[in-house]
Amino acid sequence: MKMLVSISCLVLSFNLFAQTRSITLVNYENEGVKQWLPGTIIAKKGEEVEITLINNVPSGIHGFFIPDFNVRKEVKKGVKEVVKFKADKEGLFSMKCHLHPAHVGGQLLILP
Ligand SMILES: [Cu+2]
Repeated sequence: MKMLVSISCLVLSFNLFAQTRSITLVNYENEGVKQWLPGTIIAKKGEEVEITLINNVPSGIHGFFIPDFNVRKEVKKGVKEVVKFKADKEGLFSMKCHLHPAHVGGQLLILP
């Protein structure tokens, strides 16, 4: 029983020290070309990632989609949204607007 409590405390402590990486992306539009900026974001494997999305472009609602992390959010003009996910795998992943595929895509780099 004592060992079970010790293991539980260890797991709890590990979770308490998980790092959160907070990033803000702003939707940018110029002559019809739209992109979330910065276009490349970087995190480390194991971090909790919290992305604040700000969309103030004239064309209205846009999407933010990271298929590999099941992140999908529609962001209305003037309404700040926040998405969160755990960076539980490393590599280079695409980010895009799932509403308007003609967007310039961004990339998410998860380091070891
Ligand atoms: Cu869009």
